[in-house]
Amino acid sequence: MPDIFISYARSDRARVATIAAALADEGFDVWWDPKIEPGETFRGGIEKALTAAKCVVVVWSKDSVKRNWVIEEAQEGLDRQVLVPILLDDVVNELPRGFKSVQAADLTGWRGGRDDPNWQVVKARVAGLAQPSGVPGTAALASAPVLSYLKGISRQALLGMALLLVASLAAGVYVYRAAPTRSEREQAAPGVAIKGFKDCPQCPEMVEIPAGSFLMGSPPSEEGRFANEAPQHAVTLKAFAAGRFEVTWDEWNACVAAGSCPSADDLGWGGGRLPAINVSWTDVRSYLAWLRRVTGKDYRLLSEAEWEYAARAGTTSRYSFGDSEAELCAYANGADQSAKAGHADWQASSCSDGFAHTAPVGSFKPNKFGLYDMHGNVWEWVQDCFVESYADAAPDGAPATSGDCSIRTLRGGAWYSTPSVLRSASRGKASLNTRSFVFGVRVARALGAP
Ligand SMILES: [Ca+2]
Repeated sequence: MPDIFISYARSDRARVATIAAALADEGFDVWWDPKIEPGETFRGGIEKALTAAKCVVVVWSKDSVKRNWVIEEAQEGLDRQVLVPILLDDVVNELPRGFKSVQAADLTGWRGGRDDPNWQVVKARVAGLAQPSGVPGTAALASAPVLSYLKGISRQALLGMALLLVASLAAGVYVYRAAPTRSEREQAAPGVAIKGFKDCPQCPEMVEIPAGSFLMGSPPSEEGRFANEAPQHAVTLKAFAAGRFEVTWDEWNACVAAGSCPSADDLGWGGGRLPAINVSWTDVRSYLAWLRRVTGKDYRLLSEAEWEYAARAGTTSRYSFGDSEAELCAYANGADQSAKAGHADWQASSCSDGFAHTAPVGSFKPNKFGLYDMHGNVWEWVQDCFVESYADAAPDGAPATSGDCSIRTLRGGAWYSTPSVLRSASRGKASLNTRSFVFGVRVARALGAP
């Protein structure tokens, strides 16, 4: 079964070869130069590969936008929510109906460089779809939904999982741990365990965040900082679990389907693994209550201190990956050149992350705790009543309950945020009933007994 099916016009073959070779170098099984089995028809062979592929890459060029079969193949990728569009020529305004709103990675100026930020966007988006080891972990290997999920995974991967399970049981840990994705292996600090688990099939995947101390807020010397990030103060936290990703539409809509959450407006941007938006702090309370009922576990919001500790993942720099805004597009969906294409008056970072609005969760590199999208994509509600200063902050990281509790705190910035707002220490606030296309949520829960 190929990881990636590339759809393109034959006249672009030489240029597509560079893309196919680069993806193959990244370890993906790429199907692009039709290999037809004896007895198969040409089209039948293509259909088989297209249906089996975990990811469909469509390469838009002056020629391919006019080719019916390219459009049909891309449509299949879109329907299955596994499409990664790439622009080879500047044909944004000539894209077929239905594809104009699907953000394409811009490789018009790409010369094959693996460090090129636009290439990194393609790589991250493909890796989000094509790696079975990146599928979220689950609590019970024996349940029916898990078995159907296992069908799609190679025997080799299954053997690896079985060994992991045995190792976990031997250690007395009754949590199935998903194998780390390639990007996690690259990013995880030595000794930091990235345990993922789910409490129900439709629940968000959770990651264990170790106990520890950190300095919350930013120093006066930090570039782009805001006054409300002071004073810096020490916080010591117990271990807790945080969502590996922002809550997705699939997850939110499971609660809606159960009659326990209000439906929210996706603005026609699509559902699936995109983060849920237009959910207020009050709406989120309904979601958490439903998670508690379904799982019997103590689901709640992160406190603001827990959020910053989780976002920093041991770092003291402006971002969890360092200080450089030039690297933002590898880690965050913010106001970048892709967003600027539709909003010319915006302040934006100089790089391109490939998304004008929300991006599917996990499209970018994780931090050292294995958490994704702590910078950007959507603002994340936390528990705290908003306070302008940390002067009275609790040293144990408990949420603030003083002041005007009709105003609640949000963290992390969103797809429309500038590099300053995307920093680990940056803070946001809004009335608790506000629904916005830049507001979403990440959940938390206590570890141990509920
Ligand atoms: Ca963006």
